[in-house]
Amino acid sequence: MVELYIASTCPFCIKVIRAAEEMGLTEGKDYQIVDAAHGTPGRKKVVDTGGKSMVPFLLDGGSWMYESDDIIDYLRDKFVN
Ligand SMILES: N[C@@H](CCC(=O)N[C@@H](CS)C(=O)NCC(=O)O)C(=O)O
Repeated sequence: MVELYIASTCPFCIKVIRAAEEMGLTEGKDYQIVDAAHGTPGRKKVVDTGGKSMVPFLLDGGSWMYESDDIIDYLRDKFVN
């Protein structure tokens, strides 16, 4: 499943989640939210995978990306288009 790594205070993360909701995607079915606040295992996964300590971060199998606009486009291409 698509994993979306976020921090609850991050406005870019909130933007992605709102876009996913507007696409009609369901958290827990279409994508999984992972807490990536500083100091969490989620943040370590983000850094270990992508090399940067930044959220939002999307991981889908071997694909990963950091940019919120890229993430929104990816979700739209995968689930809507
Ligand atoms: N260009 C990125 C910016 C993302 C960004 O600036 N995220 C902040 C949190 S809102 C971040 O990860 N800062 C570093 C950190 O929290 O360690 C996007 O649009 O997704």
